[in-house]
Amino acid sequence: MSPVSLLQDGEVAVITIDNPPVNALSQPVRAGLVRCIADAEQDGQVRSIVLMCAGRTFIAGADIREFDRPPMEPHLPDIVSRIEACMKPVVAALHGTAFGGGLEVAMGCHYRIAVETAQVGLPEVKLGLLPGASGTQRLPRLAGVQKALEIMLSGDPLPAPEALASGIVDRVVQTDLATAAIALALEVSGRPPRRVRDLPVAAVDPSVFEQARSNVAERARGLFSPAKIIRCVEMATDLSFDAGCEAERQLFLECKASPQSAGLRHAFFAERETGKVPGIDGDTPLRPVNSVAVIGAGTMGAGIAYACLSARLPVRIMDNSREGLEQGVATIRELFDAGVKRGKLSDADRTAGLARLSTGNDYESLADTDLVIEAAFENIAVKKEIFSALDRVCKPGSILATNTSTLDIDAIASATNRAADVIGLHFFSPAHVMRLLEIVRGRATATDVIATSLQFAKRLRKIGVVVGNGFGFVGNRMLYSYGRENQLLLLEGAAPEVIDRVLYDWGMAMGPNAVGDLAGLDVGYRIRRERSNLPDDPRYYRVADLLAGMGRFGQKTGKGMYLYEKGSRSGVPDPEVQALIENESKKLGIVRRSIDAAEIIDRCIYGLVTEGARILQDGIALRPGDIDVIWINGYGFPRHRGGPMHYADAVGLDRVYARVCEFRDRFGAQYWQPPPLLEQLARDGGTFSQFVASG
Ligand code: 3H9
Repeated sequence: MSPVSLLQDGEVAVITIDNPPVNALSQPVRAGLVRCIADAEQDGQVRSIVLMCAGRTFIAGADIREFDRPPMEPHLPDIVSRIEACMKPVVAALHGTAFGGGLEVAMGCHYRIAVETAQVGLPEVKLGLLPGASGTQRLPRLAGVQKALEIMLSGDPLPAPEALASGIVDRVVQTDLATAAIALALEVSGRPPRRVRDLPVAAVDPSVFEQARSNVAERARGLFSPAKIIRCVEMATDLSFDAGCEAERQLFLECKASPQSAGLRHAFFAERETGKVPGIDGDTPLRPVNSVAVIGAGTMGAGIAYACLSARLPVRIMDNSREGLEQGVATIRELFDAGVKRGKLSDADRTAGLARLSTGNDYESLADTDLVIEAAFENIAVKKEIFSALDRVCKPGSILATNTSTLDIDAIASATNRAADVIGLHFFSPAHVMRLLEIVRGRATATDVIATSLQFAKRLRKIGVVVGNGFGFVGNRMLYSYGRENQLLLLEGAAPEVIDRVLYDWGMAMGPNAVGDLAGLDVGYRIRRERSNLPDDPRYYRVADLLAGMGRFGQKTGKGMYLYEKGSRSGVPDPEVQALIENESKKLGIVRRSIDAAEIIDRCIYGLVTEGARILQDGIALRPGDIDVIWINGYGFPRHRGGPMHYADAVGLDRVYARVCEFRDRFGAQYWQPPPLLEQLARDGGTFSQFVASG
């Protein structure tokens, strides 16, 4: 059965698309649209047409999954033109999210009506694309060049009332969209179709484009599609509508074929896959989470508490030190204040949020709490003590979570008599900003506890990724390999600012040395001192350990790998650190050399890839895509490169394997012995994306 149907309502023909979940424009939808428009046009009784969608949303865009397959007719640009060419007025009735190709179809219609809650947008840039079905030519005609650039370069949605004010929709209604759309269709029937293509593009100062280009160069950092979007809009001002559409099509196809778009599309689907965990489905029972307690009011605890308060949960925060607790509450207050200052929150939100916060230091008060998140000092004895107290007081069924970043969940659970209720909820700093939540399942963690944690992540607007229990889980375990190579490169001759610049230019949100200073060099130092399984290698994190030992913790002490002027967050190279590094190289007998950018990138990134392969072999991650999501959302890996595992697939595992073997031969097998999974896939011409966990 076709996902597109036509129903006649007197003089109005109603075309309905029903293609769950989001009414994407897959081939049968496109074919159905062509057929229904032709039928309605030919029907002598029909005077006007409504185009609407069943389910939760108007068309949310082209079917992104089709982009990996050869294009199939009819093509979307032709359909938009066909709708616009229709001799009878067509009214698009928008609800939910009219995104991408969906908005392009709506702009091909002659009128647009939306419910107040609808959103419109052209998010193609987030997929490394540009609107490829005449959106770059129509939007400037409706909303003006400046607004069109803003919408397409940000990819962010516009609420219906704003779309009305910008001229993108003609009418916004509060209720019963179908009735209002039919009424509008009756009102305009008999009028000649009003075509967006015939509208002029309002003249603009050409400096608008120069400004847009310079903003993109600064913010979009090497992304391929934003500059092309600007070019398309510029062409809308210079060329005829048809010539503009033709040029847009070429540039769209270039974007679609680019590795950046492949990486971004992979990230889009990988993020949606993370919710799919074997053994958990819609039937898995969920535990109620209506109250949260956070133990430990440090930066992490306060950030977690704020994230929960922002999700409208009541939170009790505890700390065994009175000053610590006061400081934690002050931090939460500052976060609310900052939200108000940035216009993200109203005064009323702040007051209500703070009213949901309570404090204490008595475990008994946690008896009825649904979810307790421990965010105390990273020390197994401290954590065990807390969990044993929680086990004593919490009601049966409370979820007992630890925010540990490296410690063994099973060891922590062993301090309780309810290991099934214990789970790791690993937040990333700053906890209220970072979207990642590693959900660490212990040996005994109950399925409903995992399912509830995934739902809790969603409630906090985070991406929950379920991982296994093993040192550092996924993210931090890989970070050790990445950081190790950074530290070795320092001793071998690359300056901290050179490594940082190379990796930043490659796309990382920050270089590893700047990250170390931001997170605090003392943090890793303390964790390494707790570890009993460090490699037997005097070079291992030597520079970081020495700096931390000197009290150079990074930004918070004004000195770390870099020097910081009072109040400044950007460090400058410190000759003292350079001298220290050179001295250490000498002591260790390392001959310093000049190291090129390719080596810096390959050693750091393939350090990640090889550890990622081991993590897959060990069953700590379910899918390579989960690893990618973790690194994109927790560690600033460039989204357009799709995450480390996708990146390796894109390079070609045979090439990655060859380079790893080269590193093994040059630097030794201790760190560079290729993991069997990489070796096997490289030999078989395979990719990580084909990996399926053996369970
Ligand atoms: C485009 O239009 C190009 C044109 O300019 C030119 C063409 C020539 N295709 O996010 P959710 C799936 S580019 C295929 O969890 P929500 C998604 O994978 C496109 N599948 O729901 C998931 O599947 P599953 C421009 C899609 O309510 C399910 O739908 N448009 C697509 O949180 C539910 O998704 C966009 O970029 C798609 N286009 O959010 C919009 N969209 O259940 C992309 C979703 O198997 N989509 N799926 O995991 C979104 O932003 C959100 O999905 C949306 C709903 C806001 C719509």
